[in-house]
Amino acid sequence: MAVLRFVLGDQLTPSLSSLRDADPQSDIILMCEVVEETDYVAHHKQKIAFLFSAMRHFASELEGRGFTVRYTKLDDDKNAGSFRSELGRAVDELGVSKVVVTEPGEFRVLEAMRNWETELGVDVEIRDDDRFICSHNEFHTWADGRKELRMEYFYRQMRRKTGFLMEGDDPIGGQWNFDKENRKSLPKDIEFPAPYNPQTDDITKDVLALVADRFADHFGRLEGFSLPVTRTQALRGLDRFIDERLPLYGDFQDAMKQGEPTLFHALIAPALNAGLLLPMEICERAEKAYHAGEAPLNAVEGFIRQIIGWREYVRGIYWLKMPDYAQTNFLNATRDLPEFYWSADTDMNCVRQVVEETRDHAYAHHIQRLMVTGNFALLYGVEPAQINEWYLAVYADAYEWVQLPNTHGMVMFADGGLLGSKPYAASGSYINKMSDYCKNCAFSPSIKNGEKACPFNYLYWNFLMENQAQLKGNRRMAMMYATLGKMEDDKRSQIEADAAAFFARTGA
Ligand code: DLZ
Ligand code: SF4
Repeated sequence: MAVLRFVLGDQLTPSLSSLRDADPQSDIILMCEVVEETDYVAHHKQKIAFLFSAMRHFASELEGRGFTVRYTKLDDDKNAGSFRSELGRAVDELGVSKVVVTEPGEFRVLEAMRNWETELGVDVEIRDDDRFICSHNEFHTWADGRKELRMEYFYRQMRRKTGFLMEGDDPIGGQWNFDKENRKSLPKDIEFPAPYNPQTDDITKDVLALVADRFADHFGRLEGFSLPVTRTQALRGLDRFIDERLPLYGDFQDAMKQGEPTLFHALIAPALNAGLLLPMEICERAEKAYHAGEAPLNAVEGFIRQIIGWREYVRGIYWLKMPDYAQTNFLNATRDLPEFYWSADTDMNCVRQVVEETRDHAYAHHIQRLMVTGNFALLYGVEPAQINEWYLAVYADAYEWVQLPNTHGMVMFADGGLLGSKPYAASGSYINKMSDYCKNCAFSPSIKNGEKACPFNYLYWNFLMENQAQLKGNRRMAMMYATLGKMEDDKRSQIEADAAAFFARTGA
């Protein structure tokens, strides 16, 4: 009897553990587009289009290799609507001896998956996802007994393990991390190389029509869809990045510019997180560019750190700490997510730009996510569950294993400092230094109070006041609290009044 190999939407990798020993003669591969996955959060239209198109292309590639693929499209009459019910239908109709699947990227799916064997009355083998560099066991061993789980130490272990940018036991250049060189602001006349823009073929056109029809009420625009949907396209996009943008990726990593959503960023996360690219091959190409003298060390080290350091680290934290992790709310933040996270209808130019770019591309780069929409949500005191859902829904690269630690931990400090040693709170002057947003804004970053003041300014101090009990003991916040301590009473009252008026205006 056939073995049924169930491949999920973010498992589009031919060497996937569940496919590795598949026999094209006897086995059947199952893939399905299901409403349970499109709607458990209301994903951005482009995210759904990207995944469906990438899934359909992957299925046809497997067929090209001689496999039989049972593929359920969203609008198929018999589509039962969930992973479990589609699997059940396939098991009943095909009479398979066993199901093989690779562990999912989200805890809720793993929980459901563990019940499939009993619920469906068939053997279900769940295999490790070894597309990651660090296994669950290795991360557990690393974390075991440590007081602080800092990324920097984990990263060094991954550098030693992979050998990237190493000279024997030492890091090339004598330092593990060159981030100090990676905070430059953009010169006025700098040009940005255009990223690779793949052609839209018939498969993608079909999917775009389906998504426009079925998900009209979801956030985001479909016009201009240009995400790579095959491995070949993803590799072309990667090569273009390595050749043209990697050399300046480091220097301008933290910069933001109005009307320039890409700058020198890689744009590989949707393809990487769906399995079209693998982490090791990406880093190998970047390292080769360094050794060929085509990209400097600060850029290549910073880039490789994102992949073998941060990405592996957040995955480790997610599986180490779930499900309790998602329930924490260290700062007791309870305000509702303002409506302008969906409409972009706000006078704060930085927020408007980032939300509009997110709506148009299902993408924003790291520093926009952390220091504009993230920083604002932190200062405003948005309830973590609401901002978590927003990030999970709106970005084409977002799955909970990567989104949750980044938002809940890094952005919102809701885990009380497991990921970061202090909250990434900043006033308007940081955004003004790293972007050109402020000069087109109704507010001024140099005004601290009143109608014209940048809301980030008074919300910053208001945040420190509201969270004094939780944060005052944090050594890295000592300077801020010392400044707050010296503040005159009438200044404090003015901050509180400005913040209260702002909360009232924005529906908090
Ligand atoms: C995100 C997503 C969406 C929108 N739709 C599907 C789908 O229809 N079929 C599918 O197999 N996967 C989809 N995904 C990705 C899954 O949500 C993802 O595999 C799980 O969250 C586990 O990471
Ligand atoms: Fe954003 Fe404040 Fe600058 Fe306006 S002034 S763009 S709100 S940081």
